Amino acid sequence: MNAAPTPITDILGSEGVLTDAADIEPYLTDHRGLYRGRALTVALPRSVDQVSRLLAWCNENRIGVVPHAGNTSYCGGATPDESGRQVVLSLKRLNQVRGIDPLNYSLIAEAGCILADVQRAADEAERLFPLSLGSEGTCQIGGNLSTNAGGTSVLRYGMMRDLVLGLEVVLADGRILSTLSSLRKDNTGYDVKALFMGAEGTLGVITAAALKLFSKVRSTATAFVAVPGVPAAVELLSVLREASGDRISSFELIPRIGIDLTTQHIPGVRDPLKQKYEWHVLCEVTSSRASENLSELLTEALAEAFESGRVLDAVVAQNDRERAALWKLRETIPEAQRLDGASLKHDISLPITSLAQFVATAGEWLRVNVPEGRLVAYGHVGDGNLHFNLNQAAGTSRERFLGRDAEIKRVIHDMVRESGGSFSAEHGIGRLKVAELERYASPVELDLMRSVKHAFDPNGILNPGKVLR
Ligand code: 2HG
Ligand code: ZN
Repeated sequence: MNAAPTPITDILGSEGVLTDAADIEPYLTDHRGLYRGRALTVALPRSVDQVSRLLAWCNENRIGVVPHAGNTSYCGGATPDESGRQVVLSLKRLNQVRGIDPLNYSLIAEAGCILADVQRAADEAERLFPLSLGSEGTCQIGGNLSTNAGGTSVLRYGMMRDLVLGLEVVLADGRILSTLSSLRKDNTGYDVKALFMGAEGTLGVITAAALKLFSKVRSTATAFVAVPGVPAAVELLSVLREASGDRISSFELIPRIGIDLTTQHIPGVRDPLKQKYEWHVLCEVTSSRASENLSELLTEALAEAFESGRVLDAVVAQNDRERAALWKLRETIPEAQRLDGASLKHDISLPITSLAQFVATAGEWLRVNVPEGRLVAYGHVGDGNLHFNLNQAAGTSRERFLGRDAEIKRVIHDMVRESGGSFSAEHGIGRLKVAELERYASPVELDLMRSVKHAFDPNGILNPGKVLR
């Protein structure tokens, strides 16, 4: 780590540049520990103007800039390379909610806001900001926007991209693009702002966003349901969507091994059901009406599904404590996977109609061909997104298991493509999946992406080597 070049300190002031090695350390590795980089400096601007001047200087001097938000990414998108020539740019000091307009159901938040703080601000204004992720207490809005984050309520409310009305972005040359309007209708040519979402900081640095709000949730019913298999889970979703008037907000698939791993590794997690089953669904119905008896509605719909053989057993949470316990089981599966040992992850999505067949075929391939791994397939089945992960099986070699990563990934991702799915549903591309994007995107699509990159960042200073290379 070198001392920050003087112009950077001139732009940001000494408090806007980290110098202590211990302070810099967290910015050099990713959440999963896949990458470790070096940095020229870590920049902490406190205004959009400072971001603009910093980027203009980096652009003139051909210095790479790596935007870094809550560092909860799974693909190494926020980690600098090993050259020590890149500036890590954190917007954590741009963390104000600039305004809330409850009548317009909108809010303007700066990129460094923690997601949970935005949810809270909306709640205090009797509104809902619906993006919901396991990492919501740490991740930042800028990262959510740049990676087009998903999570557990996409089924009802969409991904981050769907929740945006306008953006403020600093371009590679320091110009500021402001489309921070909170309009719902604005057909004025190309939707330029849409390009920055999912671009992972390779086209510009998002500094603020106008976000959509919804009516605050005042009634909730949550159930943990054992189902005979994945086909029944998919059918149950449409049954419950109809029965609830399309008010299912979450529908998460949880396999037996998800319960085994969490009860083993996470204190306080218990199997909610008395008997052991292979497949489960955690589903939630919500309404903005306080007087709704959603528990009764859900219980009745599940009883009917039991009669038709789509449900084997179920428990409906009786209070907030029980509801929180069910969510804890689901949300700690990744942590339980980590505590259990080595894992291989595939963040895939499929047309929901092909999902059950995919789990059967790919699951069988793994069972026969990968004795070193145990399938841990869980996730947001309501929107077709599965975390088709593997954990190392007991008594096998860690090196051999991890050494098969590329081969297994190829088979799984090829199967995903054959089923009409995506090899990156909600975790993005980052550095990890650049080669996958090259393999699975069509030449036309790749060509267009490269043209866009060149138009927005001709000197290639923005998050170099991420998404495209
Ligand atoms: C989740 O849904 C996250 O819990 C993490 O997207 C998934 O660890 C994973 O593979
Ligand atoms: Zn997920």
